[in-house]
Amino acid sequence: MPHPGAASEDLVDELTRVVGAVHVLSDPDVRAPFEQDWTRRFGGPSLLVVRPASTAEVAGVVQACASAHVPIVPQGGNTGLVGGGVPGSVRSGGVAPVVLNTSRLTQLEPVDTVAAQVTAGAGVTLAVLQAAAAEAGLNFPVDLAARDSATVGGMIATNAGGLHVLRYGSMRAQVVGVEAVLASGEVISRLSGLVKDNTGYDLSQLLVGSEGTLAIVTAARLRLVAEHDERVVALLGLPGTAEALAALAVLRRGVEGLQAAELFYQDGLDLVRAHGGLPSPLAQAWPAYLVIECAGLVDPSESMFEVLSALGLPDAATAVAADASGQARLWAYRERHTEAISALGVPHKLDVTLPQGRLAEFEVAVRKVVADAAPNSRLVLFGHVGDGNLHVNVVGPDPDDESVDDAVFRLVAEMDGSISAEHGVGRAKNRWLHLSRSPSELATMRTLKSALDPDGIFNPGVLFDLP
Ligand code: FAD
Ligand code: 2HG
Ligand code: ZN
Repeated sequence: MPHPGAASEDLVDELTRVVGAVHVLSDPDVRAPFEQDWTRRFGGPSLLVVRPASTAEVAGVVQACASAHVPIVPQGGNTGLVGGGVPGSVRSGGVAPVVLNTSRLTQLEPVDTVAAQVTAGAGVTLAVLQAAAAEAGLNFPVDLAARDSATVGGMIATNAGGLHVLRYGSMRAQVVGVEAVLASGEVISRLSGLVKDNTGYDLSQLLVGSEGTLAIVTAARLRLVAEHDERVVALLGLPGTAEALAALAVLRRGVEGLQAAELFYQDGLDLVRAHGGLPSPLAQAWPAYLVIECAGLVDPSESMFEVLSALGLPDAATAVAADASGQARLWAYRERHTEAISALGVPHKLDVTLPQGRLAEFEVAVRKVVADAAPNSRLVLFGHVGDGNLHVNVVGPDPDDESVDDAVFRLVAEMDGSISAEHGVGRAKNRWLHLSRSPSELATMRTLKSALDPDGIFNPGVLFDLP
C-alpha cells in the first residue's frame, strides 16, 4: 500500500493518460480547497484530485483507482453540509483517496420542450440548469441557496430538497434517468427520457440519495415544469411555531400555487440583519417568521391576499412583494441564515424532519436539549416548515465534540423523526444511522453496497461508518 500522502507512479501515469496532466492535481496547495468541506468541520488529505471531462474518462479513472486499490471520493460543487464530498481522516496503515471532481462534466443538451426534459452533465451547476430551462420557457423546480455551485450530480447523490419541495418534491422527483459509472468501470445509461419504463429495478432512483457510495453519476435526464412568471412573496410575523403551522394549514387549503413555506425566528433574523446590514422587514419584531411564495401562470396575489386577510394578521405582521427585487429582499432574510451562521464559527449542522404536527413541541424540546448538552453554545433554528424540516445549527462546541449532535438526534428519534431530512448522512451522521433505520434496513443497504461496490472503493466512511 502506498503512503497516505503519496500516489504510486503507476497510478499517476495512468490517471495522466486518462485525463491529461493538467487535470491531475498533486500540489498540496492546489488540492487544499477540495479537501475541506463548506462548513470547515470535515476534511482530510487526498492522494490526488482528478478532473475527468467525460463519462469515458470517469470510467478510466475508476478503473485506474480500483486496480491500485485506492478509494475515490466523488465531488461536485463541494457545497454538501455533511462531509460526504471530501476525504475523511486517514487511519494508520490506510490510504488517502483520490478526489474525483466533476466540475468538467458540463455537457448540457438543448432543452426538449416537447417532453419538458433536459439532459445535463453531472458537473452542471443548478444556476446554469435553471437558466437553460428558463430560456426555453420552462423551470427546473429544485431551488436552493447554493445554486451557483451545487451540481446536478451532487444534488442527485444527496437527493437535495430546498425551497420548493412543498410543491414539486425533492431531487428524486425530477430524475427521469441517470448515466453512471459503476465500481467495475462499466457504464449504465438511462438517458432516453422514458417517463414510463417498468422493466425491473429502477437503477437510476437507487442512485438518488446514495451519496457517492454506489456509483459515480456522470449525467442525468431531468424533468422540467412550466415557468410561472406570476409570483408573489409574503413575510409574516407570528407569535410562534404553532401559529406558523396553523397559518400553513390555511394557506395549503386556500392559496393557488403555494410553493414555499419557510420558517425562522427572531434570533436568526437579528443575526442575518447584523451580518448583511439589512433593515428590519416589519414594523415590529415577532418571535417567528414565515416566508411564503406562490406562483402561477395567472397572478396569485388576489388569492393570497384573501387568505392573508382571513388569517386576521395585524398590518405590522405582513410584508408582501410582487416585484422581483422586493421578493429577493424578503427571501434574503431566510436564505442568508447559512452564511450568517458560518460567520459565527464552525457550525454543527443537524438537519432533521419531524412529523409536522410535532414541530412546535420539538422546537421547545430541542432548545432545552441543546442548552443542557452545550450550555454556552448559540442555537439557530430555521427551515422548510412546509416539509416538517428544521435546520438545527449549533455554534460553540468544538467541531469534534459530538455530544450536542448525539443529544439532538436522540430527541429526534424519540419523536419519530429522521436524523437527515435533505442534506444526507455523509461522515457527519453515520454513527447515528441506526436511529432512523431498522437493523433489517441497514443490513439490506449493506447488501446493496457490497453487490455494487464489493471492494468498497466509493466513499468509504460515508453513510456507513468504517468497519
Ligand atoms: P458535493 O458537496 O460535492 O457532494 C455531496 C455528496 O454527493 C457527496 O457525498 C459526494 O460524494 C456526492 N457526489 C457529488 N457528485 C457526485 C456524482 N457525480 N456522483 C456520485 N456522487 C456524487 N441542500 C438541500 O438539500 N437543500 C437546501 O436548501 C440547501 N441549501 C444550501 C445552502 C447553502 C448556502 C449551502 C452551502 C448548501 C446547501 N445545501 C442544501 C447543501 C448542498 O448544496 C446540497 O447537498 C447539494 O446537493 C450538494 O451538491 P454539490 O454538487 O455541492 O455536492
Ligand atoms: C437551507 O435550507 C439549507 O438553507 C442550509 O438546507 C441549512 O445551513 C443550514 O443548516
Ligand atoms: Zn434546507
